[in-house]
Amino acid sequence: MERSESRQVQRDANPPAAFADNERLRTYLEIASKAPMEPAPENRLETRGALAASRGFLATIEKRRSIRQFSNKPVPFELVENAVRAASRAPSGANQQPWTYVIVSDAAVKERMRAAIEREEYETYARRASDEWLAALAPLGTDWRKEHIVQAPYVAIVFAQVYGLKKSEAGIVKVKHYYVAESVGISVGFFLASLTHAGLATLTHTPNPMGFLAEILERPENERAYVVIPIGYAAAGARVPAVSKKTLEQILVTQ
Ligand code: IYR
Repeated sequence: MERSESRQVQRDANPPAAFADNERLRTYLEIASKAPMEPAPENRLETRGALAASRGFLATIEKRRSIRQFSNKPVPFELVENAVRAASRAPSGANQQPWTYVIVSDAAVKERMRAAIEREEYETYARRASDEWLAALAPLGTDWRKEHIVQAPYVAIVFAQVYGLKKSEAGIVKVKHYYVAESVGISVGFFLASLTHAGLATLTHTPNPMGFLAEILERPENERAYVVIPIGYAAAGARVPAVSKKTLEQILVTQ
């Protein structure tokens, strides 16, 4: 660490010709070397401050549980908006930011989503899910009933933009997006962390299939529903399944 810290961040101005052995790569390097750059933002803390911040964040995130019973206590919209801002800072393939966050608070829209979601989930639990899947789900105590969609003050539906749509002289053209699932997953992680940090309860819910959400929410053709996230305060007396996380020893390998 010490050594890499003191190493100069410097790029060879003229990569040896051997590495740019074709015209396409030479052209690419020429363009890439002219990409506008700016100073990296400062985000360093002294060790003591870093440990306090790290432990504080850990203590908060350790309280996160998937909540299925929400109170109707209103949530200041800024908490959700700031979470979307946090989500927007996620790294993404080629910085294409292939996500759209739809935040629903309208009771009628929530009812329509709930009805459609419960219809699909009923099929899943009754017929589509394998015995193995149902056995994996049983310890969570879930079923097709999804009151939380209407109980939670806000429901976020995150859409993945499987390709971009750009205006050009030829009309609207499709733009390929890279690493869409990874990018949206990371962004949703930031979103959940921000909401948790603000003391809110969330549930990541993935009805399957969920094509009907794009219809209900009138999303464009390039968007696919990725996850549904009810957001609110946990109901008084909310219960969660008594399950545990893997230990650090099970998931951390150092070498
Ligand atoms: N989508 C269904 C089933 C379900 C699937 C998984 I994997 C879970 O972790 C939880 C539920 C439902 O939401 O009930």
